[in-house]
Amino acid sequence: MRSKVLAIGCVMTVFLVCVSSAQAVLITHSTAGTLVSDGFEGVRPGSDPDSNIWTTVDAGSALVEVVNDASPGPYSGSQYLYSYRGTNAATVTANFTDVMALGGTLHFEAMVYTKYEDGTYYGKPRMDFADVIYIGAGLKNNPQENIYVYNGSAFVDSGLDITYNQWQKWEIDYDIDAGSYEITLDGTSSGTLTHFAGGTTLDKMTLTHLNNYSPVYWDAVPEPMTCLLLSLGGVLCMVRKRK
Ligand SMILES: [Ca+2]
Ligand SMILES: [Ca+2]
Repeated sequence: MRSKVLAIGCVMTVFLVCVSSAQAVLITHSTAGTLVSDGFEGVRPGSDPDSNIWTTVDAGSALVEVVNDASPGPYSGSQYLYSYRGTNAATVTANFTDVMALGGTLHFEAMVYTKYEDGTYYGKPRMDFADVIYIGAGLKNNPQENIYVYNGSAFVDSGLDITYNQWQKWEIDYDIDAGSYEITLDGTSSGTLTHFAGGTTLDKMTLTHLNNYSPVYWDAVPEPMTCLLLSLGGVLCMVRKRK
């Protein structure tokens, strides 16, 4: 009887953890904690991402919407963000409390699928902490896979290259105190970068494109803490059952 109660408890714990991970974290700060969650899972497919988190601009032929399309398919959960620039700007911007004065470190992470097809349509993802850091891929000759960073007057090569047509994990770690940052792509680091756009506030992030006709998909990285809790829960359940 006791083991049955324990088993039910274990199942419920796992269920609760799964539910809490429906919105994965995209941006965290070392002392302020979570700044931005993805907001892709809780809305109807075909609509904009959670408007409590994101402001969407997709006028004209530009299109931003949450999709559940089978191709390329979500990286996590059941939905993800599709963003297409068309001939007009397509942007999604998340605002958060200014952390520049707090110092410390800022961490961004997301899965990005940069599409390239038929030699015609090539994605050019861009991730901006306006007006502090501007990062984009594919700026020069098309299709060009380099990741570029803006130094206040021009985009310069970060030394990292993206790969088309696959999900890649992008991370940006900004050391506010040192005034430098690092981009990590699928675990490969750019090394320390000190290219700034010159801003004095750090209170928003925009996902957008470097150029026209750019299909890009975005999704959240599954939260490591959730995986840890799940495996920890599983181990504890097994230990209790054996007793
Ligand atoms: Ca839209
Ligand atoms: Ca998702």
